[in-house]
Amino acid sequence: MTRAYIGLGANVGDAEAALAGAVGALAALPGTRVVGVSRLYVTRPVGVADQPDFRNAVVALDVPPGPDPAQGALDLLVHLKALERAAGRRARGRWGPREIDLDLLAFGRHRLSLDRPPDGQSRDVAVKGVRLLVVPHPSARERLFVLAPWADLAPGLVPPGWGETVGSARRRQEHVEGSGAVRVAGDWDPAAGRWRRASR
Ligand code: A4P
Ligand code: MG
Repeated sequence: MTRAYIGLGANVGDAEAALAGAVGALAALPGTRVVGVSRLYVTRPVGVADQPDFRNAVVALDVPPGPDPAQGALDLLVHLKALERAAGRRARGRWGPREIDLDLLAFGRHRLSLDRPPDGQSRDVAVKGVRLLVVPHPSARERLFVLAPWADLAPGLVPPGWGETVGSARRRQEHVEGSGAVRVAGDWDPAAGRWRRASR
């Protein structure tokens, strides 16, 4: 099995329910086991500022390694995209509001950068020029909304190519964005399959 980390984000409709649904859907993928769910965070929008706050979390999964790392990671990406569609995600352009976003943050200790096949180029301007798959996710390291929940699960992990742990990247990024950029809103209740609200 290969340990994969998935970043979850949503800011349209009932974002908390969307994230909870995504955890359940990830658990139901063939041959896959959820081995950890971070706390739930309310986060300030990054990129396009004029949109509602996000809910973000990270899930640790053990997934089938595939015949080789590239194929194993691509198979997982295909599942993530199918889950986004099943959850009703509509195309609205990059960094904009979304019902659910599932990003592959890391796939074992592998570094991958895969181009789209020439006949698989998207005509969607939003993804034009975006590689088919890059792991570790290239912008994860500069985003507190990813690093904070990821550090809940794997503070000592050094993603390939980073030269630092997830926990130290999180502390660094907290200085950059300010501690108000993300706040804990709850934690995962595995028995109920939903988030428990953090008490204020
Ligand atoms: N792709 C390449 N590598 C990966 C990977 N490691 N994981 C390709 C997932 N996809 C990867 O993604 C566009 C294309 O990236 C895919 O077709 C895939 O082949 P997408 O999910 O369709 O589009 P996107 O989500 O708009 O792009 P991206 O780059 O994932 O956006 P971001 O960077 O995730 O930004 N603020 C807060 N507080 N919280 C958020 O969650 N999210 C965004 C979205 C902006 N601001 C946010 C948040
Ligand atoms: Mg995405």
